[in-house]
Amino acid sequence: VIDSKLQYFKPHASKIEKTFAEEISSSLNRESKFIVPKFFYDKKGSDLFEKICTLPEYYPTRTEIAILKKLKTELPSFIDDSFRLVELGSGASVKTRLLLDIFTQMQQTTEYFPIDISEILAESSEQLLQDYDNLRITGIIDTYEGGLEFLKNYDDKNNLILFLGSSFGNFSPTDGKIFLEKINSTMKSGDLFLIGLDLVKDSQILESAYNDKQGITAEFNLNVLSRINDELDADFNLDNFSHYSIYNKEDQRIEMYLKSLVNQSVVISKSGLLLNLEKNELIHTEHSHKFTLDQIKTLFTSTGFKINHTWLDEKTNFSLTLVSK
Ligand code: AVI
Repeated sequence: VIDSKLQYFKPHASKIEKTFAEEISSSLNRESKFIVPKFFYDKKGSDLFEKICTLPEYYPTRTEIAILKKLKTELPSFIDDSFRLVELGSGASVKTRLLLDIFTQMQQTTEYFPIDISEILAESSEQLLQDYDNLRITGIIDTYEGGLEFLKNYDDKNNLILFLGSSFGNFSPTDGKIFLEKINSTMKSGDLFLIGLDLVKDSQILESAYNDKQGITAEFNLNVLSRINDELDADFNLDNFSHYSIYNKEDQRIEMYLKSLVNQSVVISKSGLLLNLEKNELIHTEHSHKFTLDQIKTLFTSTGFKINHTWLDEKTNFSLTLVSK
């Protein structure tokens, strides 16, 4: 506890997780190779992602912000003084602030609970406290699931849980359903869940959003190899790889890969791995699923939710959906 306006909890600090070295060892030591997208986000990767969010081709961030601005007049009819704001992923960003603006204007004191696996939430929380007088922050350093379990100890208020930025699209359909069921099981009746989901659209718009002209998305994708070099004592030569992304229409998802440009061998010392790659072989790094409005309805009704409202932008590029139990 730092002061009365700000406290942190780390409920599952001792839980043993598979290490980076072990995960890389098992995901690259197989025929269809992959690196899970959570490893994109070291300091450099997080900075590159911030840059992606401002690119002209990357419409999701600015579109979601435009929709959130509309919520200023419309969200107050769904919430009252009894609600606190809970965010999956820590935010000091424009998006969190748009919601905090609504809450702090409606309430005498607003409680904000960011849940994030990284201690980075400390930095953003202190900045928010400087900017909002009537804000109290309880930072929960944990996985989303662990944080939501911990939140059950605070049943004095209703929660509006935020999951913005279309991060849900990075789950596989099976994991996404499990995630929604978990959220549903931790919610009380009266709690609300607000989620950003990217929508199916023209392939060209999607492909240029994930293959921008300045090459920032390529840098973001390739950076995971630099991270493996630095942290796992590996010798990836980044010049021997290229960024490759394509929209898979049938599965409604952007697929992102690193393509090996030559036959090559790479040593990853801390994973105890000698990796042999053939020319044109792909390492899968990310899926980003896109949804239709009908699929959004089915997704929530099949996981036990009731849809309260869906907000869209004028071009129907992106959606924000508010659901309850
Ligand atoms: C974090 N996530 C929602 C982004 C997306 O659009 O799927 C990650 C990203 N990958 C490439 N560009 C952005």
